[in-house]
Amino acid sequence: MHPTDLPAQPGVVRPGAIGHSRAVVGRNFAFIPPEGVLKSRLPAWSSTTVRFLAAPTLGADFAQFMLEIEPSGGTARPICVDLQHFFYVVTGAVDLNIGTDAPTSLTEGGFAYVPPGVSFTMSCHPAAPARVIAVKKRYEAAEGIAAPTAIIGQHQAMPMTNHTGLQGRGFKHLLPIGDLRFDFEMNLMFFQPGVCFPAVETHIMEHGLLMLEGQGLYYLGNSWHEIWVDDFIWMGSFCPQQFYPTGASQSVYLLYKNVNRDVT
Ligand code: UGY
Ligand code: MN
Repeated sequence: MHPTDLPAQPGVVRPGAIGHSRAVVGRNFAFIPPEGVLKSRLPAWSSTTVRFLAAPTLGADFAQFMLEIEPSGGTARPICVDLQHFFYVVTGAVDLNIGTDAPTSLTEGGFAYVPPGVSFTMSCHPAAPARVIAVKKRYEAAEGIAAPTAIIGQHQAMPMTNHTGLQGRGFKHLLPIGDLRFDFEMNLMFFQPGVCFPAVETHIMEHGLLMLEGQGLYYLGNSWHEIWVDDFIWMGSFCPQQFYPTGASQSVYLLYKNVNRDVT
């Protein structure tokens, strides 16, 4: 159950409800714990709740949102917009149809890329609800390069790589790395406790981060933030960033990153 849906207990105010929160919205980053992210509905989705986590109103150049789909709920009609979509199934299972392709069943850890201008439908399996994190981004075309085609997969089938050589780190690149057709990456980042980046990063790329497993401390701008599962971070361009995983087991997050395009 999402924290905002917890039943109120008479006479009890939940700790942190009055004025104490881990939420921070700065000029070029936002730390967003789930308990404050209120829900809405979308006309093109039935039996589905949406919680927006990043949007142009925040300063982001993309949108990221959590879809909470009831059993048998999903798109009310095929959705076709001039934007790219990326989906990752956090819990539950859905059937996804891209264009005229046959439907594919995606279970926990399943993901899909839908190119701009291509239609899709999604429906939750009847047995249980699903939570699907989504990214929506305007496609930045590059001269002489064709737009990407659709991708569907399960992260369990993707290879774990580590280009850093640092022990205790791992990467699963859900979209092809270095493929100039794509203007963003979606990466699963794995960290053993205590293993951080070699330096504080300060780069032009934006990030949308959803914490999937473990816990730690996140450095944003010039302050540290305690992070747990289901927390979301938007990192704007040139936001100084570092992750220090704590806890006894691995930490994993899903990371959006815009890449492969020049500055205009
Ligand atoms: O690839 C990245 O930019 C990544 N190391 N950043 C991050 O996890 N905040
Ligand atoms: Mn980074």
